[in-house]
Amino acid sequence: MRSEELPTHVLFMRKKRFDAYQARELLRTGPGEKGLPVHLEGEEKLLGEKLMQKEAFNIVASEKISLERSVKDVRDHRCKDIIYPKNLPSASVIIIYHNEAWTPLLRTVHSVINRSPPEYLHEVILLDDFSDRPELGDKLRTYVEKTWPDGIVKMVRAQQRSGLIRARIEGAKAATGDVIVFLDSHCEAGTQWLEPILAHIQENRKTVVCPIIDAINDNTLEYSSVGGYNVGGFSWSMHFTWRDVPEREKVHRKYTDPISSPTMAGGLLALDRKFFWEIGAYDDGMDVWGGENLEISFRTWMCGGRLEFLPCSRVGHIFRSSHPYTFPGGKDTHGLNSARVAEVWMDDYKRLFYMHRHDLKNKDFGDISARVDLRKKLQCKSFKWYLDNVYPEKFVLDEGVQAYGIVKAVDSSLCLDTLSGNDKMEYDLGVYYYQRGTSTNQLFSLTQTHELRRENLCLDSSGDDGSVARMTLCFKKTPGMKWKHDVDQGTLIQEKSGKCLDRADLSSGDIVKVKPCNGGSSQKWMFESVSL
Ligand code: LR7
Ligand code: MN
Repeated sequence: MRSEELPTHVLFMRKKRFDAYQARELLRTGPGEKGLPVHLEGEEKLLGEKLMQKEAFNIVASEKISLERSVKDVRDHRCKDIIYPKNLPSASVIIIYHNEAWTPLLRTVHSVINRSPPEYLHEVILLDDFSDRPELGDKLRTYVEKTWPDGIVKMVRAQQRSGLIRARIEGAKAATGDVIVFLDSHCEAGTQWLEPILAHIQENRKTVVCPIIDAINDNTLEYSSVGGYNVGGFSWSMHFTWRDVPEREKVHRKYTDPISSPTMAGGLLALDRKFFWEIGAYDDGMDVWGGENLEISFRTWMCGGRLEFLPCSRVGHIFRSSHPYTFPGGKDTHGLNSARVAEVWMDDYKRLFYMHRHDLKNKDFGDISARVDLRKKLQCKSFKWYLDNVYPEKFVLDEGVQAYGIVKAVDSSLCLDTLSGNDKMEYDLGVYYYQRGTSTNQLFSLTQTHELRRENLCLDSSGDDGSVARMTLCFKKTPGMKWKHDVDQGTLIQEKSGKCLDRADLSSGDIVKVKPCNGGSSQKWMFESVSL
């Protein structure tokens, strides 16, 4: 039922509830109110730490905080002056969960209901992906029926563990609002979070929008603003990354304008419900977790939609460092799901994914024919079009470079190696035994502009005798980032200092050094291209 069709007394009751919360929100007191942190002591601190291993967040701290806590309004002041249209579309908020802990799950629901104007909040769908925690059964149903007797919260249970991707599809099937909004089950919606989403989708129904994701600390539950905002990128191993807003986007825009992004993080997004189905929902061949965020991002852009972040809509999310649920069969679902994305959407660029994931080359990732057909039916553009037009800054490791591959010492089996520093924003470069192109850690590009580069990181060094060489963000463009590979001599010379990359006296696993060039074999390196 649309909100305008709701019996007057139901809408009246919802409005009363909303107004009552709004009126007392700023007056609330207690642990964690206004999004402040909760610091535990003594026994409780120990218990919280112990349970952290199971829950992947501090459940003891969370239980101290009201399910209806207030959070500070972290929006930029310019957002507060915006007046949104009155006739916005209605929203179905879909929260999927598998064995989520009680407090974060219900805090998500309360925050949505308390901070979404009832005339726009059509329903909240709680999609239980076959949880087996006892309290998520009858106890939850009773709580929901008692707390929201007007039926605004609908509970749907999957008949088997379906994984988050198929769970979202089921949630969308159950939804009847104009717009669907997906949220993870450990979020807190911020002040006026919904209006910018609905207003923007009303303006362009082919836009997929994401709120800015604020951080809820996994230990103290502090809600804190991420401050400025970034846009989404990806690594060739198909992980989501944050990146600075490119200069081309910074010009001609007001702070409050939506900002287009090549990719999304995945958990918090909204789009027109009919458009969701038109553009192919999600890939139902994907299991448990991972990859669907890049899939929907590529697909949206390539098939005629847009993806935008909204600076004035903010939702907090508990960032957990592990998964508090199982992966049935111990499968690497992120890898297999990503292989599906690469095969369906990335054309020849899938080579770059497989360069990082040799292990997945002949793995069975299931049937992708329906998705290939979808791409044809929607007449989607090529991945090259996406790179050229949506993500022109994306560095393609083996295109337009002087060399790409393994950097091997000429007279030993040592190669330049990240020593697994890959995930870090900065790390010292080392050497490790030759891995025959099977280790991502040993792949480097030498660019036309003389950087020794991996994705967004470039080699730099102070250039002092014996100094280390560090992989650091390329956009800093420091003078130390230029390196010349003398193909005849084999030397890798830092242009700034004239010194050479040296492996003398190093063993596998050691950090490489910069030394005065001496013509010795410990300073000779060759690029070996990797075969795919
Ligand atoms: O089998 C499952 N069934 C589920 O219903 C596994 C998970 N889930 C639920 C789970 O209870 C949760 O509500 O799915 C939701 C997401 O799972 P998380 O919270 O463990 O995922 P995440 O936050 O670690 O991972 C991010 O990437 C995922 C890739 O598949 C999803 O897109 C997540 O939604 C996404 N989360 C975010 O984008 C939040 C912001 C993170 C950033 C930056
Ligand atoms: Mn999450």
